Amino acid sequence: MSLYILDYGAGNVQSLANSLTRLGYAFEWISTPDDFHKASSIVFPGVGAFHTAVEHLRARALWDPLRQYIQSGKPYFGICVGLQVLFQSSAESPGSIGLGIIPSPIQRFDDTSKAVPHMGWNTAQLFPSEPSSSSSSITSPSNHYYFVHSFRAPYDPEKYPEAASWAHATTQYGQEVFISVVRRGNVFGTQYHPEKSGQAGLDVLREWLDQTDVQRTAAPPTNPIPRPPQPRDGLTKRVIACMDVRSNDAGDLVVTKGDQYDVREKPNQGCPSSTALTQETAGTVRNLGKPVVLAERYAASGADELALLNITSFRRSPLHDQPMIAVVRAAAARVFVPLTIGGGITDSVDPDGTHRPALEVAGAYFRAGADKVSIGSDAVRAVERLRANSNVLDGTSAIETIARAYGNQAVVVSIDPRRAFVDPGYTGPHAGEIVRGGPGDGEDADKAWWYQCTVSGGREARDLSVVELAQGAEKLGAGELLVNSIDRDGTGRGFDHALLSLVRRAVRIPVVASSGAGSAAHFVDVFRETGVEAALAAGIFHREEVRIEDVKRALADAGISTRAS
Ligand code: 1PR
Repeated sequence: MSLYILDYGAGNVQSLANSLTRLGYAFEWISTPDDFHKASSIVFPGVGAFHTAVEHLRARALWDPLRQYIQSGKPYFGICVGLQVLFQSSAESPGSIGLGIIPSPIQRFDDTSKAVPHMGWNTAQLFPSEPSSSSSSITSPSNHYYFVHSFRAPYDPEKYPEAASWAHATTQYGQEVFISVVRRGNVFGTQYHPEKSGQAGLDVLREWLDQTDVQRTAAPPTNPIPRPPQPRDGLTKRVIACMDVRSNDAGDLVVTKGDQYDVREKPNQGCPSSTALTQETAGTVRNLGKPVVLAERYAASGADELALLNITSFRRSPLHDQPMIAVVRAAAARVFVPLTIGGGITDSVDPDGTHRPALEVAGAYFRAGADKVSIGSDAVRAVERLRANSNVLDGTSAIETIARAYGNQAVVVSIDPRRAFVDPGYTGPHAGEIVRGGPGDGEDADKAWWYQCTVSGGREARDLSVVELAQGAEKLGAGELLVNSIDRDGTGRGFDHALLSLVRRAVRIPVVASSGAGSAAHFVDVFRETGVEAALAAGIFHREEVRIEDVKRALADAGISTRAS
């Protein structure tokens, strides 16, 4: 088999390449129209925006050869946008026309009662196969797969009967049922990302690749039957392990962890690492392990996603100052769950005068294997500019440029808020967002505060509230918010529910809770109390006080939907 990957130059195709390498398959990249003639099987891992995919393929003269290849009857496997381009059109970009092989439009999810993008691990329900079919099912109804998209192919046998006959499996998000796997003739496609779906996803890729040519080119149509939505969808709550990475005093990149963002060992406190604290270690950067080793450990123990945040203050752009790209590349080759990379994603100028747009830094991370980039300080400045500009977008911020090229789902905004205490009679500009302490707030129980945003790892406070930042970031095009809390970071006192509920109510994109987890029960509490889509911890996992398996078990025992690994 001569297996080719179609890469149109945007998005994380490296993860698919890593998966195929892990499975032992050799492959080539399609770079010219001629390559389509050499290919006997093609995988197209489209990521990001529909129009970007279509425009890039057209600009490289690959669009018509792709259509001809599929019409020739040779095996094709499209992933995410690689599935969506098979349809007629997409509401994401009304001007862009799809291949039209499957006659229905791609539509946006309704976000009135759920967060959009649909981001996380969900199930796929298969259709019964024809008794005469020689094809086995590719995708298992008992597994979870990783989805990340705002647009979907409707499953509607009444309105789009022909398109419904292409459905191999459907998935439910909220009360919407959509086509999550297509399969007919030589065409196979998944809305989910098998290359990011852990072992379940690797099994899907292997199953398709191991099929005989007859099995991969002669799948019969489905008999479309009605699939009314069930009371509950299958999307699970995500558990994320976060690694704060920075160079230690010896210049090595290590995983560190602060208490309220201070990552240096204190002379009179217990040392969380195995080394006893001495006068020599006091004041040094805490070293809790190597990023790639920990990433592998967390993926193996069931983390639904991983985040690597480079918390170094960069002298130059991250492309030069740190070997972070190498860390991302090594992690992506070993773990097959989504990776978010953050730190230093902003426009910068190197000392030699070289201008480094944030888009260039993000692009380097995506090519190394990142699935999402996380923007902190630059998002605060962008929202301040947006507000000064009467909420009119100018298209220049890092959030906008990266979302345009790679899709909103690829842009996370990381928020570093701190409680700003006010007098009981406060009537200032943030009066509408005042939170009053309660019995669970310890020494803050009798106080009142608003949540103030900071930049540079909490070192500089800005006159911007967390609600203003969250809503501004959503307007600029962020696909997810990572909500830290400087007050709770490293304390083990539990997540800040008041903060998270405030943000969850303010936006329609997914929200990740961060900072303060001290036990598995804290994850149960935050999902029950705040409605966030995901929760993240660092210290308890690094110090092995709580394992990810313990968190998953506690969630399952509490009846909270979670991915078994
Ligand atoms: O501003 O775009 O360069 O991004 C910098 C990124 O680095 C931001 O996402 C910011 O949150 C993060 N960061 C900067 N300085 C620190 C620090 O600790 N000195 N870490 C820092 C933020 C918070 C979380 C932590 C959770 C969970 N750390 O990453 O993992 O609080 O911890 P816990 O479970 O132990 O409580 P830019």
